[in-house]
Amino acid sequence: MKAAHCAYISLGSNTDDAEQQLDRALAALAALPDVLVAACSPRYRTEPQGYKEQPWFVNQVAVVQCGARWQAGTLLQAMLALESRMGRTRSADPALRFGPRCIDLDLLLFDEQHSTEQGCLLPHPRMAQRAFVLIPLRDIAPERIVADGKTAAQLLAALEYRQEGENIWQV
Ligand code: PH2
Ligand code: MG
Ligand code: MG
Repeated sequence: MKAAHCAYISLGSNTDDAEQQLDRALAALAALPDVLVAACSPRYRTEPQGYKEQPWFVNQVAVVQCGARWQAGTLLQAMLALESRMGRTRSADPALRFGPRCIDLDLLLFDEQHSTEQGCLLPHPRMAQRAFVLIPLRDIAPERIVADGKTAAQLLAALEYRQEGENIWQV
């Protein structure tokens, strides 16, 4: 496969078998045609951000190379289809919408693209505020400009969070 595009994907799960869910999601991403999972960050245990009444998450970031047949929109559609296949359901009830999920795949970056298209915003609009995204991103892409002309480390410097080994706290 000739790599035409490079995407960064955030993975998260907070069910009992979160580690296995991330394993399954990575295998399913790698099984997409002309998609190579080039690198994965370490996994972190992270305090739920936003809606608090739920278990801690396991979060990770993967770098994916894809062939010319892929675009940001088609990759995102494939990620959402994969979430559904893995049993993710969506609800209008906020307690459920932001509550526990077996798998969440978010497209963080697709090449250097900026997109304001509803449903496919790039870079991912909330990543600059999320230590659970920026810490694993810094691990695998320390030099990459992520948002606002800044690297993940520079964005992290503006956030309040605490990290001890694989544990990340952020309110
Ligand atoms: N995902 C959210 C909301 N809050 N908190 C953590 N720690 N990890 C997540 O993946 C996460 C979250 C919405 O997708
Ligand atoms: Mg998410
Ligand atoms: Mg999502």
